Amino acid sequence: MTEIDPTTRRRVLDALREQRIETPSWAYGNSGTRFKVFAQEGVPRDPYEKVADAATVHRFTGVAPTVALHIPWDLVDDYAALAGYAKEQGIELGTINANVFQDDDYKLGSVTNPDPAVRRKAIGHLLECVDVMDATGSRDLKLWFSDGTNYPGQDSIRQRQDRLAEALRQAYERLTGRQRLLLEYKLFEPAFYLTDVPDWGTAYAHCLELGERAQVVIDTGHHAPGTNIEFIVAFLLRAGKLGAFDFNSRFYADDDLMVGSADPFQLFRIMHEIVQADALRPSQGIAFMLDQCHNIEPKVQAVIRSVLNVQEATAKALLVDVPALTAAQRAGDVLEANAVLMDAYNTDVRPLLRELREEMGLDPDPVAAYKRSGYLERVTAERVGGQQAGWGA
Ligand code: PSV
Ligand code: MN
Ligand code: MN
Repeated sequence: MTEIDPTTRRRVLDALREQRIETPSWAYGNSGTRFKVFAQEGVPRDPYEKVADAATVHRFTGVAPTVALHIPWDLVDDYAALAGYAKEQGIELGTINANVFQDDDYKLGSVTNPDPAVRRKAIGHLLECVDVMDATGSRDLKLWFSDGTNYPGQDSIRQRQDRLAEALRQAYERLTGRQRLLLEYKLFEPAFYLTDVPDWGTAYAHCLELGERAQVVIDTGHHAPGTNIEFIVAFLLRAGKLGAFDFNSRFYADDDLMVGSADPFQLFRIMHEIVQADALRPSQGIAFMLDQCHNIEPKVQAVIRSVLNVQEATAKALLVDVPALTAAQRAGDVLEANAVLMDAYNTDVRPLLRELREEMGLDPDPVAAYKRSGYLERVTAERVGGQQAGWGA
């Protein structure tokens, strides 16, 4: 692609202006690997300060107006008050993430545990998360289960599926209005022999059984190396069952690094499927979230960088010359079809994104503007004794 013609330019700018990316509260706290969490200065001490950091990301990027909460990592007495504070800061509270993986009772699983008392406790937590959604006005309940077994014979694979289905049904039935249940899958870890929701097929089958308001979450870090994630995106979009993304980047496993850092081309291929299905607009109901941990890099800046990475991949996907691609595909012209896609991917979209930000009244370089703003220095002085995010310790 040589020059972007004015009509395409306008179309792409308008689509990018509407894009929404949700950031995770836990990305702002101290988090990292199970070997060491390197504590940073100025990190939030409570959910309010996490909201303030998320609002800062939105102030500089203009496209990150919601923050996801993780319960009980983000425990407060009054969620409506937290939602009010978020609003004052210029953002809203987004997805509510349940946490049934950090209690001693869950050693043998949460909702699939062989002990009915533990299952009741886990289901109780899921229902409490819907209470939180009622208070915050959040649309989505995101469920990830660490449930699984380490040894063959440890438990009945089939009965665990029955228990899972029952728990999901109870959570689903508790939803009201526009609320949705989003089911996340993960190949392995912390269980090493069997995971109860290991892949998109399992998540999809359970969501189908539940009904229309149950959809699948694709966490980009939760697949075997070499998995064609864009195929999963296309399949679930076609089936109307793609609810959300947890974006991040991986080399080896669930690395939770900055989205688009290791493989920006994969992110482009994913966004290409989204754009082709006309699923980018928020009204289409796909939640584009980040799920990241920043152990060695400054956190707010890393989240800003991640948002920009998603924007860059999206801009490239929006630049694909669809008529030329379709013509080449129909003609069976393999090389031309591939060249059309690569042309879009190889376009330097940074000038276009600078233009977008200027149109939106933002600084064209959000990272530089953030660094100049003195925000980090201010919160470092104000916040003494920052919080552990809860994950990866
Ligand atoms: C699990 O690895 C996961 O991806 C789930 O989304 C959790 O809620 C999140 O990580 C916590 O970091
Ligand atoms: Mn995730
Ligand atoms: Mn993960």
